[in-house]
Amino acid sequence: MTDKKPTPADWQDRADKEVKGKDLTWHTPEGIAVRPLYTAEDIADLDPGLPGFAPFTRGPYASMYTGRPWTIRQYAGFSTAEESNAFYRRNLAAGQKGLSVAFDLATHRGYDSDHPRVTGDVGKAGVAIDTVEDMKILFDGIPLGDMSVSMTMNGAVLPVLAFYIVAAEEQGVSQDQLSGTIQNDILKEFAVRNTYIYPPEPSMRIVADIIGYTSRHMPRFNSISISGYHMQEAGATAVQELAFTLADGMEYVRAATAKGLDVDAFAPRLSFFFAIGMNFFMEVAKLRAARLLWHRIMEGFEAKNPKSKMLRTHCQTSGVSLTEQDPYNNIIRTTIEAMAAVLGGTQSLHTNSFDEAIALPTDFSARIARNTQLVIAEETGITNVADPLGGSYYVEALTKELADKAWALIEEVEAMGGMTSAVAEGMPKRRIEEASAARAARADRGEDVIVGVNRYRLKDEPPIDILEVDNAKVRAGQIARIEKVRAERDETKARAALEALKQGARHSFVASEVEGRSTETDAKRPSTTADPGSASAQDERGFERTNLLALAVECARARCTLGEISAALEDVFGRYDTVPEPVTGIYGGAYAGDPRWGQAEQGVAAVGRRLGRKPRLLVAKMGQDGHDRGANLVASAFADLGFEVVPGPLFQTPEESARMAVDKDVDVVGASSLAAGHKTLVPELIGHLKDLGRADIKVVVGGVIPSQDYDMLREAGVQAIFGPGTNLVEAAGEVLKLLGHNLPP
Ligand code: SCD
Repeated sequence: MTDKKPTPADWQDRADKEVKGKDLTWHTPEGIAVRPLYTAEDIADLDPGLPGFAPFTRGPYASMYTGRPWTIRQYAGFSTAEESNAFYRRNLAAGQKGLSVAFDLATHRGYDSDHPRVTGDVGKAGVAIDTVEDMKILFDGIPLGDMSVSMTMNGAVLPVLAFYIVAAEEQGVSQDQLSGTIQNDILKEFAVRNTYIYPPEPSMRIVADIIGYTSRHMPRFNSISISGYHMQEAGATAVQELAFTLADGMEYVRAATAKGLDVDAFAPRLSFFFAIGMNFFMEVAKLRAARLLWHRIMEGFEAKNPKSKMLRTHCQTSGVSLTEQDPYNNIIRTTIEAMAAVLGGTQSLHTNSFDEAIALPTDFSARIARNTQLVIAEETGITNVADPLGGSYYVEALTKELADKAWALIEEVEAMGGMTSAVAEGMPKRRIEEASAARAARADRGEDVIVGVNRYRLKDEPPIDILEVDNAKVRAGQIARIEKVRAERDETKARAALEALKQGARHSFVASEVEGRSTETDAKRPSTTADPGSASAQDERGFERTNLLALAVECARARCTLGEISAALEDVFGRYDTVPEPVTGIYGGAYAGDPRWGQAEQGVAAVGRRLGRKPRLLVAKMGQDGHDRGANLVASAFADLGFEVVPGPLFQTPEESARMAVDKDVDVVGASSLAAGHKTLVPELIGHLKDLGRADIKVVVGGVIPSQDYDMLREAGVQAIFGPGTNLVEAAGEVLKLLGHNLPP
């Protein structure tokens, strides 16, 4: 007699006995209850379809990696165009397949390297680009007709893309031959990344003008990279990352169609970008759900071309999952994340270097990161089957659940009037910050294990070799080159081009909608062949006069600088500023009843009694570094503990931060630095505090600070330094110590 086939209920009985009735359900931060077993019953009603066919859940291409592996595309850039060019060429020779340019923060925010606000930022977190001449050097010896180049640029997107087009043109490559991607995703900048320049409305016009221009002149170029990456980095859950990113995509489709563009003329060149963190199956499911939902969304926009409904994405392994402590663990983390991206079906991938929680990658760490992808692509056999996880009970069920939850959040955003309205109301930012505070509390309480940080911590951490950029030297070199370009250009022509750009910017949005109209036929038509008297020639002239990218290209040809182009637009559009509003109650709420929290709260209260008021902390963000996750977390946690927190605006100069500290009579300034500006900015801050007669105000620093810099910062007067992975309650204990109160050990 054969045994009866066991059912899921039989399994449950047996498992219950094994674990003595313990509940094995895992409640994820997304609010998904993951059960310990998935079976055929879970996917009885699901049909994921086939790769290359609608709804593309299993991948955009039929053959997927069996036909062509994903593009190994490492995001890089530092110091000068010369140094970055040499780095790119070494990487391409060693197996990298596509380029992805990281610009410094001065460039992102539309400032030339000689601007006084950016002294600490030039050449630090990316390459400094001020003019076409820099762009030409950046791609020297790299044939732009053959190489697909991605550029992460959102704020100063017009000058940067214009410089790229003109650099290629002067290499002998016409714009219609260019393949690559411009990030051009401003909505997520307002929500999380903060490298915006202009207010939301003109910023959206810039996005739409770029989509209009590329669909007309650059058929191989992806006009946008709609990015969830930075949301996950800021603390978003997978559901939030998915929903807000796709909702951003819907808003861009609306902005472009509002300009008269036919959806199928531009939608095939919309691309996406997601982060891949350590929740392995969740990340696989997220990419599959993203494709499924984008297909649904584009059907809603009545797209006809299947390519318009096919989501293609770049992925990057998670930066926040990297730890400063025991940093070689980061190689393991990145490998696992890269596997999730590949099994989720990404088109292009960046793998982080293990030292990126501390500094810029060295050649050594960059090689390991790149080889991680080469090993997966060429040694594992994973590329021999399209969507090998397709049909997995768990993966299919999770894909469905994630898609349903994200859809509900998209509907919530739509009910608010779409992402522009939701962003204006601060909804995505607030939700992400709440998720971030909850996540930090889970790590600090040890509920989320981080090997080498909150468990299995090493006693001694030998420092690792890091790459240093001599910021002052880079800045001096850039300033010399800007001066040379200005001296050699035709000044009248440059001024006229900037004036025309301003005129175009003033042109009303509605008028440019009509004149900027384009169709797929237009995209293939060389602009010079139009009969000058014909309607299409008039249309063309209208386009050239009002499309901001067309006008920026003229500025680039006339050798206007990035700062000049950005300033011309700023004259018309204004510059956008926001003051952070930290969320409260979430971090503290997660610690309810924890004795460590109670002791810290009592410490704050004791200091308060002595001062006759709550202790005051200014959370300062100096320089052009818009990474505010850490600053927001500190603000939230310290406010929950009873500090009076003064959230400093983004992008302050050291002098402005010092003045604010004095005006608000704070006890401590906590400077948050994630973009390598600390060695210049923090000593300047301390100098200004002294000049203002308030050397007594304590200065502490947190963020991405290599241990090699600790001595220098302490000598400059910094009283405490908090690296990545710092437990915020412990950090509060140290700050209280500086204020004369010791917590019990
Ligand atoms: C691909 N192809 C195939 C195929 N696979 N053809 C046949 N069979 C297959 N199996 C074809 C495609 O159709 C395409 O041709 C060409 O090969 C290239 O494939 P692709 O899928 O388009 O890949 P790629 O060119 O690499 O483009 C991938 C994206 C693109 C679409 C996702 O947008 C991209 O590269 N994005 C990168 C973005 C990036 O680097 N971001 C960095 C962000 P056709 O083109 O002819 O159709 C960094 C950042 O923000 C960091 C954080 C921070 O700074 O804050």
